[in-house]
Amino acid sequence: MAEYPRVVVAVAMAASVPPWGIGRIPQGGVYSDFTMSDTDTRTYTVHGMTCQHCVLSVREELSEVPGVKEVDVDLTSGRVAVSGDGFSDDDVRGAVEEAGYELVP
Ligand SMILES: [Cu+2]
Repeated sequence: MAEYPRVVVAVAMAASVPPWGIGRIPQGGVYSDFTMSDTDTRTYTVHGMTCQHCVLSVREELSEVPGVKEVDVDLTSGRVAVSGDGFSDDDVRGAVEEAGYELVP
């Protein structure tokens, strides 16, 4: 589920259809104007963050990645949610390493 953009999942849940069925919502319905957003949310796991400074450096580096609009870092789990448009996993990995941490494959 995490592999689908948040908005798609939200709409899919509201419509009680699986995300892959989104394109088959009948025309004329309340979702007929809904088009697949270009915004993509991907979740990564970062190894080595121990405090709020780590969170800040990771967030700072990631926000400079081309295409990234939003970065959400959870220190406890090491989970990093990156939202944006057309960013690449390689760039994300590079930014995390630039900050001094490691992306768990
Ligand atoms: Cu730290």
